[in-house]
Amino acid sequence: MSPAVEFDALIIGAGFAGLYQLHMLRDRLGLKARVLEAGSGVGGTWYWNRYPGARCDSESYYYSYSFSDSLQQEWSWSERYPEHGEIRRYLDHVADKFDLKRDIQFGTRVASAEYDAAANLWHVRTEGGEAFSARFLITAVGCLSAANIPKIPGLESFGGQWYHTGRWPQEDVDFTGKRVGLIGTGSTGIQATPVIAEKAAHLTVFQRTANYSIPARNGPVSAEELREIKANYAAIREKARATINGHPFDISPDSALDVAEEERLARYEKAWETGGLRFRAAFRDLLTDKAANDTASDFIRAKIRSIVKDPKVAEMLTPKDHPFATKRPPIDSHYFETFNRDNVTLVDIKATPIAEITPAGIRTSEREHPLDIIVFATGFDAMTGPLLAMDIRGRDGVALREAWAAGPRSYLGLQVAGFPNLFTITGPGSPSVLTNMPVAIEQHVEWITGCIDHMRKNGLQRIEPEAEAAERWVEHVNEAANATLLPLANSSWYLGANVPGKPRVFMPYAGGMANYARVCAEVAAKDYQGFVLGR
Ligand code: NA7
Repeated sequence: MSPAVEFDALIIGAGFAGLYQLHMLRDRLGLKARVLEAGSGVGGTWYWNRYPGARCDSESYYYSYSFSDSLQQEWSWSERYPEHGEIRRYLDHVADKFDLKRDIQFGTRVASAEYDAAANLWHVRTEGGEAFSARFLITAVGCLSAANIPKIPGLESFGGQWYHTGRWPQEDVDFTGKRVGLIGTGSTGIQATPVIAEKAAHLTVFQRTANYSIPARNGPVSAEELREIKANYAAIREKARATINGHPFDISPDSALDVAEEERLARYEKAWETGGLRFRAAFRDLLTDKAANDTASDFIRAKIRSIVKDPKVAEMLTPKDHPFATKRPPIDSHYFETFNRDNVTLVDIKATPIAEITPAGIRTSEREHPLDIIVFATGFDAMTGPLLAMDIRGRDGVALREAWAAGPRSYLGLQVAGFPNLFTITGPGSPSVLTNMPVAIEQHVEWITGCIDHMRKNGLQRIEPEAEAAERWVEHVNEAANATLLPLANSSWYLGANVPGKPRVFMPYAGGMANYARVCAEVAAKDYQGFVLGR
């Protein structure tokens, strides 16, 4: 084993979070910092998610960094919802513009990190056997990066190819003339289905839970729109930061129940035409009042029935198990229309469960479906998955896996008691996945940078949360979730319910991005209230 290379800060991951954190620590604070990244390029989520149809569901002009005006003025997005390749090109441009790559070590997956209390250092080891040490360890590993591949018997016997969407190969997969089976109808499956259906000889979609989806209404961004956006960026960013979920648009102040039915339907029609996540902004109480939500859920159900021609298929595609938007709501380009194609079949695997994968395909309780390619669009071990994939050990060798055996416990989603100088960007307990990510990421990175700056200016070497402060925050995260309808989707990944055996804890903070940022700022202003800082 080579001797450890020492840094002020080690950052794990070179996506939106890791790139900005490196820039801030190295270029603003002058620290010796290094990013360790498993992939061979920058991008994080967008490095791995290259499946057909992979797009962002926030709009391009605000799914981007706000910290550099010259960056936002020089970059021009081509589409309303950028495709994965365009987002990678953007992040690559950012990495080049700020000369970040010289401090990123690619092809390096972190295996373990152990806190050494005597030296007050984190010792990090990679899967390749390299060793690093640093005062601060910052995880920028994303919330949706540990692939959830269901343990279906017989997968190893499959004679064709199979892929998980979140670990898509770098080279294109050719579906031309192939019999393709796709499992999963979350955002990913809903994006991939129409694109695969256009190429495949036949596509069979295996659906466990029917989902709501809103048309994205994707299209090119015109030169005039771009000019307008660039001229107004300061106001757009300010608005994004002031809203509940980091999107710079207004949510109607009206309740869905306060308007007459005709008016309500007219507003939903308009929102459906506008498309995307703006649909949720039609009324203020869609996520807080079940009766209000029912009106939106019923509207979407009626749309599905009007689009899908075969009434049996339409019925299978009509969501019944959860209210609209209590699972992360997908947006799509011609998803429901795709089931009108002759080469697409829907299989309800709640009615006829998958029994096994055979050398020739997928066998349900009803019959075998012969396949050449299987696509798992089965989601992720969200939020905690990528953190617990590493063996992280804090004070006295306590493993994060043990500390979180009953579910994640974090203060502000940023730090864990017993793990000094470890910061978790967009960790469980932060609003992250309920927001437009770059807004959450910039806020986290800037808070962490401010905290480290404060420590250096005051000769402080250690920071960790008080256990009671973390407990109170976990309670508050639960209260915030319970004030919404989100916990009603009892099989969602917000709750960890999609991964067998995972503790059911509502992980993201549902109290709103602006509110969360205010709390973090107050904590810092009150001398990092709830944290213990030491020399
Ligand atoms: P999601 O939203 O977790 O969706 C995964 C889908 O896969 C969902 O339909 C699941 O059904 C299904 N699934 C999961 N496990 C299985 C098994 N074992 N058998 C059959 N079907 C299964 O992941 P996505 O990748 O679509 O989206 C993740 C986020 O990325 C998304 O929210 C956006 O933020 C971007 P279920 O509903 O659990 O019955």
